[in-house]
Amino acid sequence: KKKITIALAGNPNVGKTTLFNAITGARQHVGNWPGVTVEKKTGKRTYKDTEIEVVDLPGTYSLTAYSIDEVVARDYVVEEKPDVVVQIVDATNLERNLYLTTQLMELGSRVVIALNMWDLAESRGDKIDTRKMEDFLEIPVVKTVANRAEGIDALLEEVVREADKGEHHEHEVSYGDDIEKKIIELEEIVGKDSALSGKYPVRWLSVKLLDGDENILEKIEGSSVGTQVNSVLSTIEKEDYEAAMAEKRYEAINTVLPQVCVKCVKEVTFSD
Ligand code: GDP
Ligand code: K
Ligand code: MG
Repeated sequence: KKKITIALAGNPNVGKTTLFNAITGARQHVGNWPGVTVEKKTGKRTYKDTEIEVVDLPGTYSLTAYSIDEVVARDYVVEEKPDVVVQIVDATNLERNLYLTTQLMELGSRVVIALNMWDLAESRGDKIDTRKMEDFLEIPVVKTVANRAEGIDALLEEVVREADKGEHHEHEVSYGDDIEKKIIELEEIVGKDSALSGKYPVRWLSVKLLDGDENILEKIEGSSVGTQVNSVLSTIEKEDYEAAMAEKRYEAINTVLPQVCVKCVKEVTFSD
């Protein structure tokens, strides 16, 4: 029997737990992530001839080290390298959810999107073209209604197919000339530290450094290239870069969205 590991990622309240339960049924184990008091749930499911280990990641909006949940989620993805990351996307809140997708792309994960809450999107009249979504993102998209266990087999079918592909795709956000220049500068430096570059994608490290990611900055402090990295970072306004990079990610999403969702209800955002 073939064995694969998949991780479930997603914003809070998108139906992650419901989908996890629908996939694994009673075969669950609840513990803690090592070293922190964040709950870790794992479960098993056999689909056709594949035994699937399912790991539920903490709900996150981003994969920058803004919270312990985000560090737990991305450390797992980078260090344990699950065969596939299933991102559960709330179909009624595409813009915000796809931000996390851009982050998973940057990590180089092999992603499958479970387009959940499909029933709600349909009933309010949204017309989401999942084919186009797949083309633009270069990620398979499967419609699901987790609380009715709809779309689970189709999702697992896609997951198993993707796991067979091995290497991840190279799709990523481009940040424009100025930022890309800094990314390249940092890549050249960080690439020289084999301990870091052996463990993390070099472009991702560089992007996170420009994002002002404390967790990555700490790793750099202790590395052989710390001084060189800091001298590059001292030439920029970190807050400006972080904001500009977030804007570029949303820009990338918003060039895709109008073509993917031609009749989507304008999102009503309540303060949160
Ligand atoms: P999590 O925070 O991502 O783990 O989200 P939960 O699994 O706790 O789900 C949040 C709420 O959404 C619960 O009330 C679920 O029953 C509901 N829910 C989950 N998936 C769907 C879906 O596809 N359609 C609808 N209508 N409700 C869903
Ligand atoms: K929310
Ligand atoms: Mg949950």
